[in-house]
Amino acid sequence: MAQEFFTIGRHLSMERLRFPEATGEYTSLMSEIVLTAKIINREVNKAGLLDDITGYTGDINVQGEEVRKLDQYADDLFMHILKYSGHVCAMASEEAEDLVRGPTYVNTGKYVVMLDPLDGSSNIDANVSIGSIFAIHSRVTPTGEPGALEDFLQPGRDLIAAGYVLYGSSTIMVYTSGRGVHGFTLDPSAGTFILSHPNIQIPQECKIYSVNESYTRDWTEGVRRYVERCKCIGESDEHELDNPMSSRYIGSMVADFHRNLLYGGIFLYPGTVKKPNGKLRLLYEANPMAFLVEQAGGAASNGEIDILDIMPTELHGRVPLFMGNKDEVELIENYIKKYDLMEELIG
Ligand code: AHM
Ligand code: MG
Repeated sequence: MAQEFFTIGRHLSMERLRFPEATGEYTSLMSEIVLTAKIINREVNKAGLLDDITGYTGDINVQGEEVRKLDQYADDLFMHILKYSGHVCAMASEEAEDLVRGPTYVNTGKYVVMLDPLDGSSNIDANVSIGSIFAIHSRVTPTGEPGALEDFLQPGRDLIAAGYVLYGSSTIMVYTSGRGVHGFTLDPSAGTFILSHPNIQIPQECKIYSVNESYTRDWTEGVRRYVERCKCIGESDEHELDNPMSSRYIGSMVADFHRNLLYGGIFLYPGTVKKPNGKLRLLYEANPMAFLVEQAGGAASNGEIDILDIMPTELHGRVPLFMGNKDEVELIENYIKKYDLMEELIG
């Protein structure tokens, strides 16, 4: 019974009590993110009913991708709400070329926020699950000033919070502030997120692999051999499985990640020979998910090092991404080392 009424607001307030010196700014910022998620959820649920929600805006974003109307809506809403919160000094979004600051009277807050306002948006018009992803750093530039690029160029390990909202069969918000991973399901009638998944830990057994297999011919040998092992085909080695893992790929990272987090699995978006850094972005997609999965007992890697140890050099940099069960992430690193990096060294 108690858990039914354990709202995200209460959870955030209790977290705050752990830090007597806290000013409440972080709690307020998180509350603004929760509010934004609820409004986006309302709009996502109307997709198909109103013409001005589905389809494209006609613009191309900084990633070179066509912008969907809901992408634009979610981005504008996050920017608008957070900009005037007074708690951020700047924001960066997958949709915007440069960092975004509010007017001078509200752009000196303690935090910077990185956003993928609507991930997996190519799925919107087909009613497939999509998500919003956020990550928060404390600023490193002096307080009282507007935020700067260097506030964003910090390793993921220094994040103070990250999370996502999955607009799925129900809407769930999953976040960590470095003390466990907690999931809150939206109760639409109460209009609030209720704690439904406290202290999520990824199961020990890795049952699922998630990758877009249409790119197989462009994979490096290490990735190809690892995926063959997941399917129990190809050359056998000491890591051979008794039974194949299940293959599940929605093409919406938040949904693929969430399922693997609950059921046990590994998600792969490798680099290819043509695109060595893959598709997913370090600041908006890889870092927040890596922070979450590590807190849940898993791991995330670019194939060589932990995602969270990468020092970003630009806002929109991409990175190969392997995340999920720790043993499996270590194993794919070994395959990459053995078949790709050694090959490169030997020439
Ligand atoms: P987006 O941020 O433009 O929506 O792109 C990211 C999405 C991820 O959700 C998903 O994992 C990936 O793109 C799917 O890409 P692909 O179609 O190449 O498999
Ligand atoms: Mg995305």
